[in-house]
Amino acid sequence: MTLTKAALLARIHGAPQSGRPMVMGVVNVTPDSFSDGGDHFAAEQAIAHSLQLASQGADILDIGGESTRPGSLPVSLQEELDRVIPVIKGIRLHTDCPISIDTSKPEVMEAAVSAGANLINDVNALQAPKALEVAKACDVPVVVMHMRGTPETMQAQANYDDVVAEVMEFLTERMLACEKVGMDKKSLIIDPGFGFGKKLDHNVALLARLSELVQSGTPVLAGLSRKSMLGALTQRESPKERLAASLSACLIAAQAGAAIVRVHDVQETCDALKVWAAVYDYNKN
Ligand code: 9MG
Repeated sequence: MTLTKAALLARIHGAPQSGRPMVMGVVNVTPDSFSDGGDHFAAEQAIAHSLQLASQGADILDIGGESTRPGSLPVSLQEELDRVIPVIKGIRLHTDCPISIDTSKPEVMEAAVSAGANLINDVNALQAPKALEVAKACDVPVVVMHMRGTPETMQAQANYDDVVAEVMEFLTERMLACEKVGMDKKSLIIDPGFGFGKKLDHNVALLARLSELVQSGTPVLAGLSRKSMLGALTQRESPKERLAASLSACLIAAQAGAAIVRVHDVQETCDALKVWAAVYDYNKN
């Protein structure tokens, strides 16, 4: 039996106090992520990868069919549906692990939730036409993330006076928009959107002051894994060389009270969080 919405939300809201953020494993169903040996083969590989992440301790599997990397181009609705729906259906045959759909398209949100997804992760914060209404009808928790522009254009708009205040202002406005269509505030998760239209100093400020977002009372998701800010801080060009930096950033986010961390390296993250949680528990008791 998959988790009910209420049970999933209880886990998300309780995560910081329980001594460990939930671990969301990244599953990119994009051509550069899995073999191009045919659509079916790519889906099979993505399903196998998802099951491996679940067995390594992922609490949520985040399935995405459109790259959100800086400079990436959008894909068509049909292409995105063809990539993610078979993967969600395939995962559901094997595990009850909560699934989140990483999309900004309302049609994909709807189809993914019908196929078994339990959560919507929208880097565009439900700003697409009809996205708010569709997300409300889907009746699942939603991650609203801060981004400037689109993945194609965002780095040109990375200018802020006080990045933390401006990100929080945007997220507050999006939460109000959600409430206006009748969504329960308790079903929302906020995300500062590390790397999305931000320069290195903006990303560092957001990580250093993440607890200010946590203090808003809405659960916070932190997605730092393998990001270019970590490459810049460590001079690691290849994302796969950024494991140590990703683990450090994850622990800083945990310490700040993040409810969910979105990561590629699930097993290593779970190990790092176990050490952090032991000390957290010791200090709590
Ligand atoms: C899809 N995606 C890529 N990076 C992300 C991040 O930092 N947060 C969320 N919510 N989604 C992301």
